[in-house]
Amino acid sequence: MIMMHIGDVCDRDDDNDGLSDIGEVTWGTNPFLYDSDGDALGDGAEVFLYFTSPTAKDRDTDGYDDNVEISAGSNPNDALSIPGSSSGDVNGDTVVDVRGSFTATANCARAECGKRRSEITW
Ligand SMILES: [Ca+2]
Ligand SMILES: [Ca+2]
Ligand SMILES: [Ca+2]
Ligand SMILES: [Ca+2]
Repeated sequence: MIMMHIGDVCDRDDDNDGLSDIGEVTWGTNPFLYDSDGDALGDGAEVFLYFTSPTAKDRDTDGYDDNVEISAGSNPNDALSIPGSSSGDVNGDTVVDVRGSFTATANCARAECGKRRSEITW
């Protein structure tokens, strides 16, 4: 097993952001900076909690920074989900739009399945 240390050899997470020094190298983030992309979300939180990019303020490039989207309740990984569109329902028909994790053959027990296919954004 190859051991790798950055900075303080006794501290595997020098900036205490929850992402290990090795993880920071993997993700291309700064192992000495709690929030590498400056969007007010710690690197560890972005990787493990929000699944956003620790190296991009606006993961889905919809013009709203990740922290803004999380605060507003919109999906920071979905450009169609922006602050103001309540809980991922962009067109306001009370059906939560599904993107990314939804596949044609899986999850057909989901509430979306009985809805119009056009409701499902890809
Ligand atoms: Ca770290
Ligand atoms: Ca960040
Ligand atoms: Ca980010
Ligand atoms: Ca965004």
